[in-house]
Amino acid sequence: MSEALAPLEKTDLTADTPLVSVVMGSQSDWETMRHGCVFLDEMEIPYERRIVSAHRTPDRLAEFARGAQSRGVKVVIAGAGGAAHLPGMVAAWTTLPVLGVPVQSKALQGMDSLLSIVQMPGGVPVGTLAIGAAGALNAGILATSILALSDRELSARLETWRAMRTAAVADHPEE
Ligand code: RP5
Repeated sequence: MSEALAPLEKTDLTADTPLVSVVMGSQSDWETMRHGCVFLDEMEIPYERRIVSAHRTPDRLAEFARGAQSRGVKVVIAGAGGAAHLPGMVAAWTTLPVLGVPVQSKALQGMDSLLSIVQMPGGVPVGTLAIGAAGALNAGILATSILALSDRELSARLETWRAMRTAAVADHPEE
């Protein structure tokens, strides 16, 4: 578990330190995970992105996950493919909310990633999203929703984004 807790304060959207940490098991996951980062950029949320492999860099994983809360991180988004143990291992080290994104694998099209992430034993939760880009985007949106619980400004940004999406839906299909 974390060594020291950051004080429970209102989120500081102008902070230099990240509020969301986006981690992925490999460079090859970036093509998927960037969809969440684009959203965090749009919401102007300070975040960091890192490659942390559960099996190739286990020490980096432990250091990252144990220290995230004391660095002020509020939500972790973790994406991995195949035997996707990264999100679960992060959740084992921290009580921060962990959102898991199953990356689409070549062998099993991401079903392996999905089941690896979603089937956490009771007691160590990983909030699991859809396979691929949609899951990464939704992880970014959910992370924003979590932060918005204690931040009116962020809540307003989220509402504006939703309203724009609603306004963009036509009444009738075009030929
Ligand atoms: C997992 O294995 C990664 O999360 C990635 O989705 C998958 C393939 O990794 P690379 O072979 O591209 O490094 O650890």
